[in-house]
Amino acid sequence: MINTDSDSSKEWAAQAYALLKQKQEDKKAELKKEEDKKAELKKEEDKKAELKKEEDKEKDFVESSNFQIKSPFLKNDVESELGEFNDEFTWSAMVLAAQGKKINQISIDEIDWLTKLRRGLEETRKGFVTELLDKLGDDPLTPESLDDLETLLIRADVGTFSTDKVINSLRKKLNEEVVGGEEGIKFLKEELRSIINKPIKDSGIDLLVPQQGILNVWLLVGVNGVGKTTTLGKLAYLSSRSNYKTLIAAADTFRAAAVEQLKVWGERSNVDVIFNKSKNADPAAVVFDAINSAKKRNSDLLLVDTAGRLQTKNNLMEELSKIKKIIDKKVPNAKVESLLVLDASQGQNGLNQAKSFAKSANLSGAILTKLDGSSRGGVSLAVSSEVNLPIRFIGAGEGIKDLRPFNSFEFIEALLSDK
Ligand SMILES: Nc1nc2c(ncn2[C@@H]2O[C@H](COP(=O)(O)OP(=O)(O)OP(=O)(O)O)[C@@H](O)[C@H]2O)c(=O)[nH]1
Ligand SMILES: [Mg+2]
Repeated sequence: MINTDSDSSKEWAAQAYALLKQKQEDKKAELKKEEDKKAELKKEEDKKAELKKEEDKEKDFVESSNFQIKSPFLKNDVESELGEFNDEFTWSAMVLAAQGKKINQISIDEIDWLTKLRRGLEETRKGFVTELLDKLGDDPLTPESLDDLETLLIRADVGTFSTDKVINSLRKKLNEEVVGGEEGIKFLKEELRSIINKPIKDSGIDLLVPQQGILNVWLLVGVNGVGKTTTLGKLAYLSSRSNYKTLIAAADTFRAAAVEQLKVWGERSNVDVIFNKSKNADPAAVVFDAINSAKKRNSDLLLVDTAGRLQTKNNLMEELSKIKKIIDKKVPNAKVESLLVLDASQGQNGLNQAKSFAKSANLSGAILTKLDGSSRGGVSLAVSSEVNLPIRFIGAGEGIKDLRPFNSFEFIEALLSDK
């Protein structure tokens, strides 16, 4: 259990806060210096650019193929502002400490993310944990409290399979010994974590990152509106910020605005977008072009946005398999990930989507979005246990930083946090 009440926890968090504050001030001073320098350089570059523009006008610039590479737009990447030193900060710092992070290893972004995750899961928690904690209190667990827990888990969209598993293990434990309220919660956390970790362990990859030395292709698939394009934008940011050479393929050619939407994300994350100018272009052809580009540039990661809606669901699956065939043919040694994007607020509906995609789309992982403000965050457990998909990333907001690699410890702590 994370105990944010103890004096040593608070002291630890206070030290972490002071250190982050100092770091932020140093960074601001450094940035100011850099900005002054940049302003000088920019003046000179503007002059040069004016001259170059004149020259370019005279050239007849013809593209050699039907795709175009958007030139990158450099953006100053400033870390978030440090917020208040309050209970949220303390809780987030303690979750990091519980995973063995040292005070000088934590960042404001991590604290911000945990705060956001906990707030995001508040709705799920309200209908589940608050009631659970009220019911359990400090008294030992009883068979009746297990019945209550069963109802709460089902209501939080955890799914029948996971619920049965948790209840059965708790019942077994109860038959053997007296289980106090706090211990019950600790045991529950462990059980939930093991359910969510199982597909991750089975996959043999704890943390999904691009493999070195080969091209990694990550396809983002899922029904319309779940957040594929937004998630891809956030992933592009995360990846380029982590110094992976990243490229985006705009393979949703069905929705007219999709390319424009991606170009904005590409600019924000300083990643180029490969797209096809013609209307209703073949998505597999866009991927073909993008792979050529990725090879030429020696890219580490190609992120592929796909359509969420076509005339029929069969078309969608056919299109995905066509895209995969092209990848297999052109880069047989590529590491391909087919990541199903799921809107957590859709609860059981999302779970059904996952099941039907899993049957025909050969998925390798899931990304849960819109965990902010959803009361159905429990669906993550159902995705893990009923579709056996490792959750790779989670999104909790529309901002560029609102996506992080999935961490079961943080997720379960945020889900069952009692404050
Ligand atoms: N609150 C919240 N909104 C999100 C999140 N992720 C995406 N959205 C919003 O969900 C809406 C749909 O997102 P898109 O990324 O366009 O979804 P899509 O799956 O690409 O949609 P199609 O291309 O039409 O299939 C947008 O308004 C996003 O801003 C999230 O984590 N939290
Ligand atoms: Mg989209």
